[in-house]
Amino acid sequence: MAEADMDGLPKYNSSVDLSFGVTVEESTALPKEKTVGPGHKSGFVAVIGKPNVGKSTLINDYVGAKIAIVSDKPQTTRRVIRGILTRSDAQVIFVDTPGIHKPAHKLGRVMVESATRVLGEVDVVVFIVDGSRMPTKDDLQIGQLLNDKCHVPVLLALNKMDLLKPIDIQAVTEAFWAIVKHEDWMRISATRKDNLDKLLDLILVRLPEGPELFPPDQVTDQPLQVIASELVREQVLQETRQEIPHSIAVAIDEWEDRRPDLTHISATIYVERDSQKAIVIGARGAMLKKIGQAARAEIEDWVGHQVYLELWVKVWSRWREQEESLHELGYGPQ
Ligand SMILES: Nc1nc2c(ncn2[C@@H]2O[C@H](COP(=O)(O)OP(=O)(O)OP(=O)(O)O)[C@@H](O)[C@H]2O)c(=O)[nH]1
Ligand SMILES: [Mg+2]
Repeated sequence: MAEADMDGLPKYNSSVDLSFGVTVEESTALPKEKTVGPGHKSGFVAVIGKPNVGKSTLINDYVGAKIAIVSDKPQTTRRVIRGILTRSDAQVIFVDTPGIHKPAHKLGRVMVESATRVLGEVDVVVFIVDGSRMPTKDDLQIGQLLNDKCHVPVLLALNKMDLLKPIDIQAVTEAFWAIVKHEDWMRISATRKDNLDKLLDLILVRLPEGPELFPPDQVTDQPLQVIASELVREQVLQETRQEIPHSIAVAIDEWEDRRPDLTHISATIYVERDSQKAIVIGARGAMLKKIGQAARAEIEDWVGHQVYLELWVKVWSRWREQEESLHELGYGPQ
């Protein structure tokens, strides 16, 4: 049995196939109910909104770990991810979702469907918007979706307040109030961590009483291998522009604990065209080296020891359009 797991994260048998046919459900330890004192609360909180508004940043803040990658490119989050905050009085399971948008390919459709499905599986919804500017058509459509389909309390979080000009405060706030039926609202800044405690209080009063659903030291339901592949993808997002960030997928091909203090990981970065492959590799491999070094350091933080990371770049034409490739890359319906 591999010992390269974080506290609370599922242990992986290094002899199993790690090529992303493994689903989150199959590879995650089943939630264990734990008895806690009277008045203890627990429940699921979906964070919903259009791409790039700060959903993942907010959840990472609450959980205190980078369980979801973040970038300045829209559509960074592609799967539903759970991030767990455990306190003595409550366990809040935040559900990060792909940004809801008008999809241009099959991957986008799967992403939007998975985000929408979450609405029926949670106790509270946080509708997060970029509150530094007026609502866009996409915000209006998500507001409408929530008004029509959501049967649990909705909290409106006006994020990026650090960017809001004082002169715009009233107009922006009222414009967002009008687009969604909400029980309460809060202006926040996820990057500056402003008002996050106040938003959490609004969430906690709406959660049902219940026991801990996950072990208290578990911060996410994702297997370590998925986190590692995402950390590689995050570095590619950071280093590339235009269409490339959207054309990238990362698969872990091998994960071997060669010593108790050394894990060997081999991963493939898939792109859709030869020209993209050349950019990701860079002149004499310089770009790939940079991506690898940065990702390795982040993965080492998660596994708690030395990692040897081997990266390959391969072309997989139109992988975003085909059911088989989406499934193989772990983007099948959730
Ligand atoms: N100025 C400012 N930037 C923020 C704030 N919150 C998030 N951001 C930035 O907004 C960008 C998008 O953040 P993410 O957390 O990846 O957004 P997301 O909603 O998860 O995006 P998708 O996964 O693409 O749907 C990143 O560059 C963040 O640093 C904030 O409060 N203020
Ligand atoms: Mg995200």
